[in-house]
Amino acid sequence: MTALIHRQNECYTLGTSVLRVTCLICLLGFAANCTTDPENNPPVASFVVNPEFGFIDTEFRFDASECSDPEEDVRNLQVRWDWESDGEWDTLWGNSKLRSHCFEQAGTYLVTLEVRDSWGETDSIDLEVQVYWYPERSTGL
Ligand SMILES: [Ca+2]
Ligand SMILES: [Ca+2]
Repeated sequence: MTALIHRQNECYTLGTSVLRVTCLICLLGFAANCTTDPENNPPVASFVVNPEFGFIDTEFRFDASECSDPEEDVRNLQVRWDWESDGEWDTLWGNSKLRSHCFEQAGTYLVTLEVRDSWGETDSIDLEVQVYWYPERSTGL
């Protein structure tokens, strides 16, 4: 007997039968994805940021083009971003893998990317971004 533990959008598979399980995540809008295809494997999240550190008005460019999935082309994968890993997603799901973002406060930010395949399977990854205030300028009195 094979039992896959329910993670985020997944449902249980027991042997060859799929159990539709009512769970909070499914109730929150993933019900359409609440089936398990035994042929499906989760995607793999990956992204790069350029630059890796900058200032408060630096436009950081995030590129999730390296996300992958054993069954699907990266173009079919959807991604969303949480710019400070506070658990609140800051973008909607979208197919575009390129995003720009500026940070208004200096600090160290942990940016989270989540990727989702057509079956609703997900993966996520974090990267740190350093944001500095501009160096003190001489007031030239
Ligand atoms: Ca897949
Ligand atoms: Ca957020």
